[in-house]
Amino acid sequence: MSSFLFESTCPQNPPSTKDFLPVIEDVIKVLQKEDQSVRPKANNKKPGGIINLIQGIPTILVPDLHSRYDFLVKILNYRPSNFSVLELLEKGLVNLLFVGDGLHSERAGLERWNSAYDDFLSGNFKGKAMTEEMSLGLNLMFLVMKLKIAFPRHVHFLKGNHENILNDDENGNYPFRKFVDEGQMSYEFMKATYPEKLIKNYAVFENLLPVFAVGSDFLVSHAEPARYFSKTEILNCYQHPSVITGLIWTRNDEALGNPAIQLLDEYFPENPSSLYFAGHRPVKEKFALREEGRFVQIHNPEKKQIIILNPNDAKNFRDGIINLDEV
Ligand SMILES: [Mn+2]
Repeated sequence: MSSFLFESTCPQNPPSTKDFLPVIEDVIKVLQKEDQSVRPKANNKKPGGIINLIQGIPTILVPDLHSRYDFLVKILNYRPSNFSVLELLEKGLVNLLFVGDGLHSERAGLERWNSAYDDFLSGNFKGKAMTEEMSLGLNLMFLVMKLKIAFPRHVHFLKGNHENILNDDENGNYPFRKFVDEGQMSYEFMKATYPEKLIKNYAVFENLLPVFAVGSDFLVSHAEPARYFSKTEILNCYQHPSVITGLIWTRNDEALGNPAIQLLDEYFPENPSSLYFAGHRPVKEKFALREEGRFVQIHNPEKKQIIILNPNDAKNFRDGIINLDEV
């Protein structure tokens, strides 16, 4: 049995300030003091943008979660072997890498968003629908934070474009809206629910997240790189917000040339079958390929799908795709 406890169904309410604030403060400390072999520092001695995944063990790649609390529960309980993913984390036998975007339900939550928007327009920032939406998203991120605190060298959450609780345009962020006014509605919900200190700290957490991960023969970021970025640029991304934007916001066909291939050639010059993985843009099947097959998009919002990458075996990623609704 695992000593790490979590609720198997999403609580009906967002985490209380009393529970949430100390965990946010703890995860900030963990992110500020990561093992430097895993997370080298930037020039200004702050955490750099790059994660070097621990070698010799499999990496579980998790696409955009978007408030799917049940998806994260399924991942932790899934048993790739005799052990569950949670037990493998406790034994240090697996890396768990999230590509970012924890908040904001996608199409599956459309009806709820529409209902929450009606409330929002009449000045009710925490009605039933919005409370349900934020309960899913915030309890999900609460659990991600607790995982990061418990397994700091093996759990990594890359920053996505939805890690922007203030809905601002600082630090490479841009306000977000898709179906309704999700970004602003979330910020108003936060202000109506939590003290300013908690919201500020939540933003600090978001702006400490790494943006790029390096595995044995693969690279990962939230979105396709918009152009080639040097190691120095990525390491120091928090001093160069356009680098963050360029790794979390890129739409299909927006990248200049084949930046994923250029980056793979730099990190794995001897390995023409190395691959670059990202979420962000939805795919219709299990995955979609761009950049001559070297850039793999893995986010299908309709599926609870993870990819288990064995060391030095990215080229066989198709064998590691697991739909958790089918196991
Ligand atoms: Mn995204």
